[in-house]
Amino acid sequence: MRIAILSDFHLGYERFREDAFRQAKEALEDAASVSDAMLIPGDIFDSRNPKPDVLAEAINLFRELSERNWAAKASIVKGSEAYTNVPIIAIPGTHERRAQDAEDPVDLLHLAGLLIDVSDSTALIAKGDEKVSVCGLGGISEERFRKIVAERDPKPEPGAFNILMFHQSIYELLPFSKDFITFDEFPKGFDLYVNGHIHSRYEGRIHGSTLLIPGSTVLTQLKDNEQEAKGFYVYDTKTKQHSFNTISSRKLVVARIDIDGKKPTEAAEAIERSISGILAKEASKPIIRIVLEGRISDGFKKMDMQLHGIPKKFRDRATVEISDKGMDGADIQLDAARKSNAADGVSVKDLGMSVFMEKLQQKKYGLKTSPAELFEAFASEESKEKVVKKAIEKLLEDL
Ligand SMILES: [Mn+2]
Repeated sequence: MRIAILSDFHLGYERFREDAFRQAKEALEDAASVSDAMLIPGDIFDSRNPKPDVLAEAINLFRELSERNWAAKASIVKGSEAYTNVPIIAIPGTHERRAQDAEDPVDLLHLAGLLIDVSDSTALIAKGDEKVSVCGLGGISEERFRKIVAERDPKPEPGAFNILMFHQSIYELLPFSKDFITFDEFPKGFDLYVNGHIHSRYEGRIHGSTLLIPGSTVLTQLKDNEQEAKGFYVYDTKTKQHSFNTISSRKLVVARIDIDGKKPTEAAEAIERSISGILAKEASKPIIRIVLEGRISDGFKKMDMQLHGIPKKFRDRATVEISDKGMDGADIQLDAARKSNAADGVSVKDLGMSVFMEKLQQKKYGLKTSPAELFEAFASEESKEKVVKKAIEKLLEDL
């Protein structure tokens, strides 16, 4: 069976809204035409509360896919009920995550019969006498992941090719928190491991089997490692080979400019020259990220640089972003912002959770309600009054 693996569409992502939709559509359509089944390991949406027009985009995309003639048929063998047999199997990611038992937007697509959400279930895809089992672990915060894995104890299905699908940070790839699971700790016995969350693609091994992370279909963080082409994997369960198919995503070019000792006007000229140089080589409208390094000439301040005019000047030909965070003597940055910069792929929520837990630890917090549960209660999108009431109730349970 040919399995397409595509992830992190971030539909509704404000900065590149059109790119997110167009590139997800291209990836899904291309993938559907070359595969028997599709796996989506999270972050279909950019938000746990997508606006109706974003939901409509997603519904249109998945309805068109459902109407295709799929030779393989899917069902759920363990866990919840499926409302379609179309072999499009997904889990929610970090961006869609809500409190346990609350419906997230991927659940809505599942309930509408447009895909099968395997957050806490196992789907079986059958084509002729070939069987592929997909066990999902979805919408789980990093801090709870080990516990949930231990509780659910995922096991391969006999007689099938077994895939484990999740949406997590992995310590070897993002060594920023001890909460992140390591390769060794993943459940054993699966033939293929599929992860989302990390926005640049990665191929590796877990317990001797292939691990595939397709990366996002849209640019998000504009980091150096996002300059590669976007796309999706196709894995053949018979040959155990995979290939990466690229989509026509918008190109990112990152340019570093040394402005050391330059006057603001000279720095601006250097930036514009660099942008013009990039545009001379690019056919379509690229995203250009200019990273300024060094210290401007004595007697000038960062604000003298007047950088906001430059993106405007080029806006018909490129999306230009200028970062001055690497400049010496730059304004004070928030510690958290710096941390999140380093921890590529770590969501603000996970970052918030780790700060919260650190603080509780310093205060020698020792109640039974886990800090993570408390954080989830506070992070809920219900009214403030309800949130505080719930958090207090949780704390009182311990006393
Ligand atoms: Mn993502």
